[in-house]
Amino acid sequence: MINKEIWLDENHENSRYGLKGKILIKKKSSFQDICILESDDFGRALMLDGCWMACDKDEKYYHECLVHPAISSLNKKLNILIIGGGDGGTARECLKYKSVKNVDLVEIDEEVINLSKKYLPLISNNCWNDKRLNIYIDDGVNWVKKNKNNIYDAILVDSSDPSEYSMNLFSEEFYINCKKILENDGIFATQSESPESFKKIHLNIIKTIKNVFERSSTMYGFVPFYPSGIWSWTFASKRNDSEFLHNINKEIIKIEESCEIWNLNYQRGGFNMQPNKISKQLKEKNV
Ligand code: SPD
Repeated sequence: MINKEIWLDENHENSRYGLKGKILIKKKSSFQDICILESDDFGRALMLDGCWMACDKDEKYYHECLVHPAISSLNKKLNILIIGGGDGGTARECLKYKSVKNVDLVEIDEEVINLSKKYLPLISNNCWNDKRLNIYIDDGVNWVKKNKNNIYDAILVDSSDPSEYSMNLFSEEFYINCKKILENDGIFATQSESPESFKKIHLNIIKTIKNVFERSSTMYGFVPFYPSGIWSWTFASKRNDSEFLHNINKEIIKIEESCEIWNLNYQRGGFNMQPNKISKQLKEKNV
């Protein structure tokens, strides 16, 4: 059968975000529908349960902004936890640092990893063969509940949008357990959805994290093929001093050179471009 070009859309409320291309694989795992499309302009693209996750052309807008504000603000041998991130993009960015000694990647859906290994080599850049990476097929919510106190220097939550399987990754209990297993000077980071297309959950994430951690701050940026194109990442720490998110890692210059999107100026801008309507709503009492 000839694999014809089709339009594949993420339907989000009353808008559609689509790519034109050929389906490489379409499968139902125990958790979700997985589809990988090959498109002319955006390269290969991963869709889970009808939502775009990553594509060759745009994924760096997302992964570089989740990883580098956190890791560049730590300067020692690092033990990192990634929750989700089965396409390998977040692990790839972490493993650029020589100071990263260990990465535990906890992904609930083994099929996402298997298909990403096979069909999305540009996203993982073969991070799967790096000896510092340990993969665990488990629910991130249980992982943070059962782990020992103060063991990770950074926790990076690379989740999909809230759904039946992922909604607990947005709960107060989950953030409390992440705080528990985070080193005292560690950094917690999570993708925090869009202030436009996921405004309610975006506000909730920021407020809940603020209640749990001593310090927190949200960076805004772009992921052109996600609903609305504007996205956010929220960072938090147990520490209550002015050193929060200072870029002190000695490898920063090398990392900046390796990045397509992130650099220190981009980061500074991102932490200073909260839409005013969001700032106003965060000041209101009952959002
Ligand atoms: N609306 C899409 C949100 C998905 C965020 N996670 C993407 C996973 C890429 N590693």
